[in-house]
Amino acid sequence: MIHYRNEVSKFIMTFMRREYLILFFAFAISFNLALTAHADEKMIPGNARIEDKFKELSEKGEIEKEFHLYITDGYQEMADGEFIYFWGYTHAKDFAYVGEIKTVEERDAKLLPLKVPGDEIRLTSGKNYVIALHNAGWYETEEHSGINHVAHTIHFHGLDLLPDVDGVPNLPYPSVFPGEVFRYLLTIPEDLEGSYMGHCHVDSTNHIMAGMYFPLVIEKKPNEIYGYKFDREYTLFFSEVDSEYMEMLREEGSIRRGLDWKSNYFLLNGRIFMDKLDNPLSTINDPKTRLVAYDGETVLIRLMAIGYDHIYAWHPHGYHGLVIGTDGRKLRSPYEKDTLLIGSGERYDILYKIPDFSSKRKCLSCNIGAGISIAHDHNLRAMVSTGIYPHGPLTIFDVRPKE
Ligand SMILES: [Cu+2]
Repeated sequence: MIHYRNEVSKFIMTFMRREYLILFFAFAISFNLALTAHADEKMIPGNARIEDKFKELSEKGEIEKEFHLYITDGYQEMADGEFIYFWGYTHAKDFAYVGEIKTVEERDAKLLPLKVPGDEIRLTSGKNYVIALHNAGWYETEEHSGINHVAHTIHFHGLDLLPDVDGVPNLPYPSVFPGEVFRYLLTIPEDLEGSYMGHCHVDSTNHIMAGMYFPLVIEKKPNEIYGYKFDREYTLFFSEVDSEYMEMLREEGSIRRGLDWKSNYFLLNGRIFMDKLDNPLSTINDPKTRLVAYDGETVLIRLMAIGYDHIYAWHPHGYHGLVIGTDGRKLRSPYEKDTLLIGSGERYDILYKIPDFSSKRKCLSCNIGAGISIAHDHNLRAMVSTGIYPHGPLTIFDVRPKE
């Protein structure tokens, strides 16, 4: 085991670019892997040297997990009853390989419904992973638009990648058309952790704003980040969309109208808040977005944002948070904030300490967090999706007594 680790370390050093370099390896399907086969799909071959190393790791059983992401288009219902056309990343249960997807019927039978943002991918420091990108096809577009015949990639934002696997098209590998697959091997350095994201890097303004993004988390140990312990965590992903531009993209496919984008929905984990409190599609009825916590706990919030031109201003009413990290790095000097600006591509890791017995107190505005308190984007343009307040990125801290 020690000998093997030394070999891996040498290999990592060979490819290292700065101290935090992540290694991403693309590889061809010609290997007789213990992993899933892709007989029907056209594999886009990657760097041969990297493929050889992958084969070795695979034979040693050193691949921790293989994630299969499928890209497609579809409609997502908002809490106000509108259906918005999106592009995005989806997957089958447990990110399993379910073969090539050739029809909309196959897609709907085998894959989870399209969600924006895509579901989180969570990796552990020091392990090897594969992420396979499959193009499952575009099905909602007008055929004459041509937009269903474009290709896509994954750019792993914040991971300081080799160009071979950085997701920028043709630098040097092509992006993924329908019926094709490109696979990446990720060797996560043991000293890397934090909050990142993945997004497409083809025609980035159109593709990212269309919904092609998802959170990516790297952890050394569960319930710990940068040496701080926490009891529970939430990822809050801000984004925005112009539903009318998206319809134009679907019908006409014009990619030269990028300056026409005018967001009319501002989202938190893909949802808006509705003042009808039992609306099942509202932010506060999503277990990933409603911030439930118990007396005495420490809660980690991973803030992330994708935007066209909106800068989000995260503002919980009941708490100052301790900002301990940003963009995948520990802050040497953590600082307290109750209003934190976050722009497109940024991530912040913030700890919230829920005081003991807070839920027995009655004050909602004295920084003790009793009961329910709201948290929202304080850049108020976003609080009026389609012009209506308070249909924006708003959620609640729901603090409960310990049982
Ligand atoms: Cu794309």
